[in-house]
Amino acid sequence: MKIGIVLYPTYGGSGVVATELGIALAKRGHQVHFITYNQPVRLNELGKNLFYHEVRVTDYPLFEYSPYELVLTSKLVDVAMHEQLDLLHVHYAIPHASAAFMARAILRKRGYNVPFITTLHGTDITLVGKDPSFEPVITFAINESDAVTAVSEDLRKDTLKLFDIQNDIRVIPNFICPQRHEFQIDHSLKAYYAPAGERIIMHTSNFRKVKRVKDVVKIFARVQEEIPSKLLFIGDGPERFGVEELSRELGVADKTFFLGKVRDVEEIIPIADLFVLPSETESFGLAALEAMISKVPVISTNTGGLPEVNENAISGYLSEVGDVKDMAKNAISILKNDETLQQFKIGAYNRALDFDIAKILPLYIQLYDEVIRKKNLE
Ligand code: GMT
Repeated sequence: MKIGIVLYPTYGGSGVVATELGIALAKRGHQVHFITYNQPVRLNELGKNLFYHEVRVTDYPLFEYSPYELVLTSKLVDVAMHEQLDLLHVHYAIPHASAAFMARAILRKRGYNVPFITTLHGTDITLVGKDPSFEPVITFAINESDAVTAVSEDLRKDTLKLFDIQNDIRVIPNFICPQRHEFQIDHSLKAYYAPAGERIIMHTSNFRKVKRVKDVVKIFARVQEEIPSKLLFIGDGPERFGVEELSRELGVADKTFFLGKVRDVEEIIPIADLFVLPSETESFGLAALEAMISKVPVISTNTGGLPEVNENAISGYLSEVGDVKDMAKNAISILKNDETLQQFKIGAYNRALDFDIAKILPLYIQLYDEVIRKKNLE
């Protein structure tokens, strides 16, 4: 198959999932064309079966806002025609699905039939999508897609609740590539942050409000009163300043490290003993899954798709949003002795294996086959 993948190339989970999916498809002999405005962060292996087409928006003094969606649409038409794509798979409803809709219409006029599949990742529905000004476009683009997938059952339900959807939405959960996460614990790095053998608690995110990163500090402040520990933050974003301020206010700044954006997080995650994800909402929680495959148990909220990923009392614990007391109590119960920690590490790893790419990739391939078969009957 020849597949065009449209994604946001940044550090967000949707971009990571789309990139890993493309790489896995290419390894199985399919030809994959990534179409976006920047080299995807996880795409460090171009070559056999993998191609990257950059969408370049030129500044023009007349435009106050550059028309990215139109440039993307033209690029989709161009790549689909000249690379003879079988289908487009767009990640994120806006503007990717609406651009794909327009590209499909243009291509039809030119004698090409290129269907598109839309994968919903969460923020396109639960945050951006809640802005009423986007509603007509999102509803239309989802309904016009040749197939739609959502990364969790919860996201599927939310989408059906928030929009007037006639199309089927198939749940295909996010996945993880265990081989990519086979890193051993870097003991010298661990000793650098925790020289006295303290437990290491970690959080990675884009520090947006929805992540409730301040709750991580509040949880840590309680945990470190009972268990010698250090806190490592990975990532950056709008809330970081306030989080740093809070760690000083709560007197834990000397035990807290802000590493900023790290490209290959899988190399550092294994040094953690516990991962904390106290999000307000999370359609799936890929960050939690990335921790779990590295044998790091997860303390999370029980919101959105998180209960579909983090198994209570097995891979970690789930609490109500904002209940930092409960999350701290759960963290302490996991970290209190090596035996319990080990048990949760194994639980986290085994649960993560349920999302092994080897199990999830066939679901996408089957969907691609169905969509292409339907197109050939038209
Ligand atoms: O969480 C973010 O801020 C990034 C966002 C994105 O659009 O990349 O992540 C969403 O998609 C991920 C991949 O499917 C999911 O694992 C995240 O849970 C989801 N984020 C939210 O729902 C807040």
